[in-house]
Amino acid sequence: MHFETPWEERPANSTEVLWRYSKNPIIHRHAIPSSNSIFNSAVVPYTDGFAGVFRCDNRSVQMNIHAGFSKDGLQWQIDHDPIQMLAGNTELLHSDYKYDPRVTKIEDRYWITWCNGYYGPTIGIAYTEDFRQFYQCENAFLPFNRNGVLFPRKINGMYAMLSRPSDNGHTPFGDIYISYSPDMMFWGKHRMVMQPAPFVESGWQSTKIGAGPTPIPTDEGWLMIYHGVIHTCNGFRYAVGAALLEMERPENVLYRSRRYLMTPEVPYETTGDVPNVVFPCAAIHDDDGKIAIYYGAADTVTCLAFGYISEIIQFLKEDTL
Ligand code: BMA
Repeated sequence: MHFETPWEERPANSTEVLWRYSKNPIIHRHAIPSSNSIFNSAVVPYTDGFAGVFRCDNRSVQMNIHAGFSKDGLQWQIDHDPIQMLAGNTELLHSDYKYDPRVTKIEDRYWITWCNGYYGPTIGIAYTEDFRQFYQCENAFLPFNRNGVLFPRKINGMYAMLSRPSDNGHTPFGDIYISYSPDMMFWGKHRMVMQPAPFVESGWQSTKIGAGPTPIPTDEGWLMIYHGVIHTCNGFRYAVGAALLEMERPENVLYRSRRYLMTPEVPYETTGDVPNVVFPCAAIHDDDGKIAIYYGAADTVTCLAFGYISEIIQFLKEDTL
């Protein structure tokens, strides 16, 4: 598989560790006929281009996930119809809604995790080999849970998933846990990874946090990009941070950014259905250490930001919690 990471150089006048794509948003809210908004979506290299799973809320504001394809990772063709799940390791295809997908390649399969409506939000799992036929598996957890993110390989022989136990609404708390599974059916060995930061230490992540893209293996540990939330007098504000987790024991946090990497600043992030949200769900990276982060902006559109893995790690170490 050959791919070129979507890329644009850092603007000459910028010192940011992550910089935004000049043509953001890459996917507009009405990119398919039925959509109210397309955001918080996940993409991976696939064949000679890219494939993805997109969160499309329709004009009844029903939340669902749609497959999509792209040659360059920038221009996307998104299926007009939502993914229809087939039975994988379960007959239970119950799903009141689907949102915030992540896609993780593990060995020869692409695994999708998402927030699945089953008497409240929990973590749905499915796999596909071709982004045409998707096989739904057992939900990973009891409700209520969100932000289920798989690691791209087994750890000590087990599948591993980050998640964020939550409540049935706009949860005012939230910690990142890790859980393990021998078979993608039964999940256990739950361990705490990270909690919100003390307000006086790092206010932007003081209310709740949740894992974003699939963690990236580096020489120094797993690079986990995550979102952090502060509760302001105008509601929640979602920003982006990163941490390094120990390779064989990712429940151990090595470094964690005190400063945010990115916070809602530009109009497509501060204005939309839910203002002041940047919500990363995927990252494409290559051997040169370039990274392209896909994020939802203001719960309305899908955007891209770029950076270098080495600079992100440097940034964490300079000022760690
Ligand atoms: C979370 C999820 C996300 C959303 C965020 C901000 O609880 O619903 O899909 O982006 O809130 O509204």
